[in-house]
Amino acid sequence: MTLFEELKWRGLIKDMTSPEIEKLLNEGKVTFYIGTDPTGDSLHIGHLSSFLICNRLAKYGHHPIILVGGATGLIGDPRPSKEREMITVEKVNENVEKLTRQLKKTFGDFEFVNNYEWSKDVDFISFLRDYGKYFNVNYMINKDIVRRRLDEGITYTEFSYQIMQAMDFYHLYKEKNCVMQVAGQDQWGNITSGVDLIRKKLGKEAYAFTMPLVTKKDGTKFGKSEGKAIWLDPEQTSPYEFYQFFINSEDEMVIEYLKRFTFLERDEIEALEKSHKDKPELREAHKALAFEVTKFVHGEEEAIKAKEMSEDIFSGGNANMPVVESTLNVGVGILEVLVDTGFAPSKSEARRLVEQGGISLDGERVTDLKTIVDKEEVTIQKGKKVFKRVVMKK
Ligand code: 629
Repeated sequence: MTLFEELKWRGLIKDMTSPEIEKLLNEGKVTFYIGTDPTGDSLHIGHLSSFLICNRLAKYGHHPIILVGGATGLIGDPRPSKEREMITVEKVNENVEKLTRQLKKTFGDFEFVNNYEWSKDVDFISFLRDYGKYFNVNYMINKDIVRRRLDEGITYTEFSYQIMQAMDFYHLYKEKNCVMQVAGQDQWGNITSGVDLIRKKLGKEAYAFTMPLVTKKDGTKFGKSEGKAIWLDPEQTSPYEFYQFFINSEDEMVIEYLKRFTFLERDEIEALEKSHKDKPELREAHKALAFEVTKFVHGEEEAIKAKEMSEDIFSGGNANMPVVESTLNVGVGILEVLVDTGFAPSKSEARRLVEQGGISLDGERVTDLKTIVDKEEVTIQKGKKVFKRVVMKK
């Protein structure tokens, strides 16, 4: 199987600017880039599915560049619904730092760039003369994302976003011989703006392809649990919750997720597919998915812990794990909750349990006596064997 065939088989090709991309990927050594804006302080699993393309292509000798958008993050990529809130410069800088660290840790020490470096010195007159002149407003308005905003309205600021992303591709093409941009399918308008700008300014052909959005079986966006995003930051989504999220994947989708989120090879995934069909009760495909993705993001040790936690609960009878309704509201301290739900007879006993390291919340050991229970539902574990599913009052 060639690299391109593998990408197709994994469901990673949505649209391409040219059929030549197949040959380029199979035969050449390509410098390509993929970007993200510092709108938050952590990536989520939507980003994970996209950024893995760096590792997949690097394995074949291609050269990835990861762009963190210190400049574009200050402007805001238009969303279909409505204008974004502006983020402060301080916050954007802080997010650039955090995301760069997280990207390096998760995907590897690839080449990193920040578009603030080449965007900050372009003065307004040069911007209009050197770039604006290559963009027909008609063409800009016809980009899907802009058209969808015409009723609601779009500011000049967000309208200009596509030019900034095009300038990045142009810059990287010229300075680093970066001939390809890769992104999720929502980025098609922005990446084709870049290909067109390079053609107009340099008379050269650049390339881009998009990857399909990962969805649930009903076609809606994948990656949320009870309305909350699944983050790569273990402080925001614990490795146990992360593992749980994947192990609870829909049966109809698990094979697709194995292809998109893991590095397991075709024969391994096909064996899991067979097991999933013949012996679904073993849940081998789900377990492999949860373990592999948790291992990639949080490391092997955390993956093993999450797996053991999950199996402990399961052998204790996940289905009949007792559910306790707390009389307390979300947002109270752990000690109160332990007393309220019958884990401890008194607050001093609850304190002792926590101090001895005997209490875990969703698989994370509680070390701080002041920990707040901030979720409506949480699994509390005492020692090795006692589990309760606790439902807080709303
Ligand atoms: C300047 C900025 C560039 C190139 C890219 C960018 C960021 C881009 C964007 N990307 C999304 C993000 O930041 O908004 N305009 O969250 C996100 N991306 C990964 C995938 C995506 C996309 O980081 O491309 O499709 C999600 O899977 O939404 O020169």
